[in-house]
Amino acid sequence: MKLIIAIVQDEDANHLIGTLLDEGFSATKLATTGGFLKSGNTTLLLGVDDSRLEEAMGIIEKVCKSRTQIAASPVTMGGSGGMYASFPIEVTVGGATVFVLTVDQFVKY
Ligand code: 2BA
Repeated sequence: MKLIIAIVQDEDANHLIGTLLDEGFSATKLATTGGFLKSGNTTLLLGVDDSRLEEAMGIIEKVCKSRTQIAASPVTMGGSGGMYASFPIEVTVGGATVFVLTVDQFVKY
């Protein structure tokens, strides 16, 4: 068995969960925050049999779209008189950041 940890954009989360459940997968949804943009994203936990790993990965790849976002740069520019200002930058986010871990044991009590 594998544990898929998929970090996706909030805009894709409900469509992705719906598609996964329709196909017989189980999922847990966590509300998370990206460290760089400091804006909300969604992390899904999926326990899947090895035989269905590629299928689950294919659904994630198909549903999750990459998008550009404007963010305030964490780097500040020094100004006169000790004034500092961040500046907007464009970043491409997603489709999905996915980790796949091998599960030693899976138990439901
Ligand atoms: P955030 O950390 O908010 O990052 C959002 C997007 O900002 C990233 O998209 C990337 O395009 C950009 N970005 C991140 N760090 C950057 C930096 N130091 N300089 C310039 N641009 C930077 P994605 O790569 O698609 O990542 C989307 C979200 O996935 C991330 O949100 C974070 O929550 C998670 N993530 C990505 N890589 C990760 C990793 N290695 N470990 C844990 N979480 C990760």
